Amino acid sequence: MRPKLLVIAGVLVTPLVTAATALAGNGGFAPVAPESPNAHAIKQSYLFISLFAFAIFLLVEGLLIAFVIRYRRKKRPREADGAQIHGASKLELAWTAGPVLILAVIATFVFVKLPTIQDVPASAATSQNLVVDVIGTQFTWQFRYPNGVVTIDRMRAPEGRTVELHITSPDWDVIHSWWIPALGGKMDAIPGKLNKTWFKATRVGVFQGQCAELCGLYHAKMLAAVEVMPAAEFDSWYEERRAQQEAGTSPLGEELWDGTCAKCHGLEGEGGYGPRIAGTTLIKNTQSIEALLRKGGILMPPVGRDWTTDEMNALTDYLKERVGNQG
Ligand SMILES: [Cu+2]
Repeated sequence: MRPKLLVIAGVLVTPLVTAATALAGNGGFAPVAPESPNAHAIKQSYLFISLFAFAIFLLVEGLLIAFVIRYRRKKRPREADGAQIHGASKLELAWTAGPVLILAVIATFVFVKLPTIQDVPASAATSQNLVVDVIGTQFTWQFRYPNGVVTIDRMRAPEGRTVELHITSPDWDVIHSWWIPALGGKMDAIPGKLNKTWFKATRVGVFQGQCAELCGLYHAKMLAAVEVMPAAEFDSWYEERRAQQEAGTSPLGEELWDGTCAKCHGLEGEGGYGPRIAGTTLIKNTQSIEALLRKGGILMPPVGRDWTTDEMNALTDYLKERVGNQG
C-alpha cells in the first residue's frame, strides 16, 4: 500500500514543485515578451490556443480520473464484463460538433492575426522602411544596409521604425533560420531564395536570437543580436559607420574576424573546427587570403565569395595589422 501512495503523492506533487521553474524567467511556457507588433500577434495567438488546450486538458483528464473511480471493478470477477451501455446520440453529436467549433474559432483568430505577423507594412510617407539584407552563412549572420554599411552577427536598428528584412543564404551554403523571438517569428534563410520579414521595435535594447535551423557542426555558435537604438542615435551611427568603412577605420574587420574566422579557427586553433591561424604566412598576403576567402579551400567553404569590397578590405587589413603581428 505504501509504495502506491508514494507514487500517487509524487504524481500530484511533481507539477506543483516544477511549476515555479517552468513559469520563471524567459516567459516560462509562453514566448518571450514581444517588442514588435508581429511578435505581439504571435504571442496573442499562442495564448489564445493555449487557453483551449488547457481547458481540454483539464476536461479530459478530469473525466478520465472520475470514470476510473466511478466505474472501477470493485468486487466484480475479473472475467465478468461490465455493464453494456448503448450509444448516446446527443453526447456523440456534442463531442463531434464541439471540436469542430473550437477549431473554427482558433482558425478565425489566427487568420485575423496572420496579416500582422506576415505582411511587411508599407512605407509611410513620414517614415520609410529601412531595408536590411540578412545573409546567413555557416556560421555567421551578415547584415547589409542600403548605404553599404555591413555588420556581422549584431544588427543595429532604429526604435519605432519599420525594418524590412530580406533574408537569404548564398547558393553554396545551407539553409539557416533567422529568429529573434522578441522581434517576430522564424524566417528561413534559403540558398538562392529571398524571404521577407520585418520588425518595428517598441523599445531600445539588445534582443538576442540565434539560427533556428540545424545548419552544421557549429550551428549553436550562430548567434544573432539586434541592438535597437533611439532613432536619432541610429542615424548618426549609420552615417558615421559609412564614413568609417570608407576610411578603413570601422570595426568591420574585427567583426568579420570574430564572426567568420575566429569562430571556427581561433588564432591558436581554439575555435576547434578549422586549423589554427597563428603562424600561417598566408595572413599577411592579401591576394592569397582573398583568393582563399572567395574560392574556398579543400575543407573551407568560400565564405567571402559574395563579400563586398568593403568587407574584403576590412578583413585583410585587420589580418595584416592585428592578427598577423600577433602570430
Ligand atoms: Cu545556421
